[in-house]
Amino acid sequence: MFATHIIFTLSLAALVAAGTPLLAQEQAAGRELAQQAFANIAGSDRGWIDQGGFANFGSDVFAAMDYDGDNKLSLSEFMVFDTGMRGIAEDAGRLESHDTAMRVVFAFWDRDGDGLVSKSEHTRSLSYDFQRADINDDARLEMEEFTNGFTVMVALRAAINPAPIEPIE
Ligand SMILES: [Ca+2]
Ligand SMILES: [Ca+2]
Ligand SMILES: [Ca+2]
Repeated sequence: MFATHIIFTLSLAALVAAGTPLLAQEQAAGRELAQQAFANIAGSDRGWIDQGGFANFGSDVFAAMDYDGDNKLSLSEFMVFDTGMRGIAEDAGRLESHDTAMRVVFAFWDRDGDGLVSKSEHTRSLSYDFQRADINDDARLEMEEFTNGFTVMVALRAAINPAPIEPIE
């Protein structure tokens, strides 16, 4: 699993290296979106996300993406789902990088490689994501851990930003 992640990170780095520098505006927009996502998942009163809240969020998102309700996510269902990053990428002229990043995320989630992301593949990927993002290992994701460590956010932000893996704030 660790090796898969390295490959995943390398593919992202490669796709980002092909990009051109952007205005700071787009970087700020990507960061703002990640922070909004964090606030939505954490709830208004809390400064952190726990594993249960994260799993519920994942479940809701999966249901929203699974348009035909067959409990499997096809690539086309995933590609039309708008995380909010698409518009930002479009404004930045980085739609192609954005879509490539989406495909990389999908391929990463599709652990058995059958071209579909099952509900359990999705749950497992998010659970692994949570543990990976939880740098200080306290079973909570703080804002920084989420925005810098949650794979989907990192991937999409990397696709629209010139310097990806750079920590924010
Ligand atoms: Ca489906
Ligand atoms: Ca699969
Ligand atoms: Ca933590």
